[in-house]
Amino acid sequence: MKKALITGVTGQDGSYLAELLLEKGYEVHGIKRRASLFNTQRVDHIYQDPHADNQRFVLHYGDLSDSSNLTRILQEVQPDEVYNLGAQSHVAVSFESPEYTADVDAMGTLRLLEAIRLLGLEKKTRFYQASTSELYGLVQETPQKETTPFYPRSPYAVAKLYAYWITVNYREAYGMYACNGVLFNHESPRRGETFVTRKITRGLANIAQGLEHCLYMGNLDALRDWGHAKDYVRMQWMMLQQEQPEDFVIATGVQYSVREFIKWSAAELGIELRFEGHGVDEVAVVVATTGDEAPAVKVGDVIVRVDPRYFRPAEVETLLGDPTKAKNKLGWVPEITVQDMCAEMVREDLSAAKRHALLKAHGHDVPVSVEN
Ligand code: NDP
Ligand code: GDR
Repeated sequence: MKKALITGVTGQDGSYLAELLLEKGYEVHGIKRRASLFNTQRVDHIYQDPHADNQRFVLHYGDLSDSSNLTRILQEVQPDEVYNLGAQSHVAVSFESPEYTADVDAMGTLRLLEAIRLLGLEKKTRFYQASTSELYGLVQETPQKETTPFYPRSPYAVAKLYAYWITVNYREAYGMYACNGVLFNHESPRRGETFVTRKITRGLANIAQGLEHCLYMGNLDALRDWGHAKDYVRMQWMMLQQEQPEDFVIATGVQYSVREFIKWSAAELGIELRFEGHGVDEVAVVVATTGDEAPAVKVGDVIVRVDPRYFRPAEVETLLGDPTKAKNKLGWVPEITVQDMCAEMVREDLSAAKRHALLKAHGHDVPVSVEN
């Protein structure tokens, strides 16, 4: 039975990857940070009682900032595959906490690689690094592919640039099977609530049910190449099953704006929007409603506004990936379209909003968290 170790197992990708590897018969170990709350919602459905026989999903307390802890876990698990998905992954937050982001995202990667090497696991353990389209930042070529020069535009992206190159370096210096997946944005109903797609689907679902009144957004013109996390974790696994380690761009090859994503999400709720005004004065007005999913919304309501606090000190305006290498070499093609993914995210957020509204109607006023 193969053993995998996933950092960031409690995150969006970690949870889907753990599911996939369990389905494939792996013993899956995940590193979870100690927090004052459980913080395991995304993996609770695959939790296995440590007292039961044949446990195949095991959580270890740990942190990418702690090399002795990483070394101990690696020594104990002796994994065939390590997936380094753990990170301070929010670009805007990285401007607020640049040093922490560098420690976890850059140095954390080095700590893991070095622990593998020091334990003499460099010929046994294959290593996947969660690299990112943010490396392209101020794009030098469109679409972006494996050979496109990098130009990172945030502390997050700069930290990930180090992680990218240290992964390449350990491959070249020590012959490790180590590779980078340069993944473009990928989303799902499990996406963190403060990333743009989930902020939109959750915010609009709450507005539809009368739990919030307005969604405050940053740069509506930003263009992204969005895919589904389920498709992308499949590719993470595929990358570690090749004869030779190589780096791959993973993307859909299609881009849309934040504004378009808002329109689709609203349409899923039976709300037709018109955008009016420009820059910080741009708003979205309801011009029609159909169906019964948005009882709290009326024609003429302004339900989206721009708030400059969500602008970034340096923005990545446009990203568009070219996944040709992944298609040709690995036979990978994304199966879920961005529109289907948007519909799935709205459905799930709507059903949560309905549960919330029902509780509210019965006098149980549970506050809705709107920190973005
Ligand atoms: P999430 O933010 O959903 O998950 C990040 C995970 O990292 C969480 O489990 C988090 O733990 C964990 N983590 C954070 N800090 C530490 C730390 N100090 N030590 C150990 N673990 C830590 O990210 P995604 O699942 O979306 O992304 C997975 C990886 O892929 C990340 O590295 C991200 O940067 C990268 N990436 C993501 C893309 C995307 O579009 N989703 C695209 C390209 C790259 P906790 O739950 O406790 O917060
Ligand atoms: P990104 O994702 O920065 O690309 O990083 P995010 O969803 O945060 O932003 C995408 C674009 O939308 C614009 N935007 C807003 N973003 C947020 N979060 N909130 C807003 O209100 C808002 N309004 C407009 C942003 O300015 C940006 O242009 C994600 C993360 O998962 C990284 O870890 C990963 O590496 C990259 O994707 C690929």
